[in-house]
Amino acid sequence: MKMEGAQRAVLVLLVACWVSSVITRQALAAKHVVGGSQGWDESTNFNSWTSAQTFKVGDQLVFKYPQGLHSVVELASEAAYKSCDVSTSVNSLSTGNDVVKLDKPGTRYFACGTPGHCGQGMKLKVTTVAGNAPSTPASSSSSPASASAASPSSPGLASLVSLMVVAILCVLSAV
Ligand SMILES: [Cu+2]
Repeated sequence: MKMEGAQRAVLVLLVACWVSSVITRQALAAKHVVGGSQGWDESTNFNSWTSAQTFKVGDQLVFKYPQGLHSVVELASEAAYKSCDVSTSVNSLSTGNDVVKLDKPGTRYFACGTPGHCGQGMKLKVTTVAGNAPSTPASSSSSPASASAASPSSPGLASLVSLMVVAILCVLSAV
């Protein structure tokens, strides 16, 4: 029938748009697991890890470690970073899976708050550069939810209309 053809076309458009937006989002906003597979640990060489990364505005740092063993303290200055002065902390995290959003260009400093660990090398200096992030500060978590909610299970005029609306919104947001 005519309706089914149109529905299929919209569905194909929607899937293509969704895939491209996922790829675009991944290209624009990366998640950096600090220390790679070794994670946030005394044995990790964070200088060599950061030198292999490019941190862009919109990216996220993810600190992974056994909760209670380490923590993440953001330091206020390079001097505090160099001297491991964790008393100057501007932010403190301790869940073991801590996410820090790099929301603007500049250099930020992190250290472990467990006594002695910063001196053993558990500190991180991250310089964020301006990326080509989209001007709309839409949270990255809301978009996938709306995309997955549009998965067609019951065909019909209502689902066709909602698919078209989502497809149009998707195309508009991608421009
Ligand atoms: Cu530690």
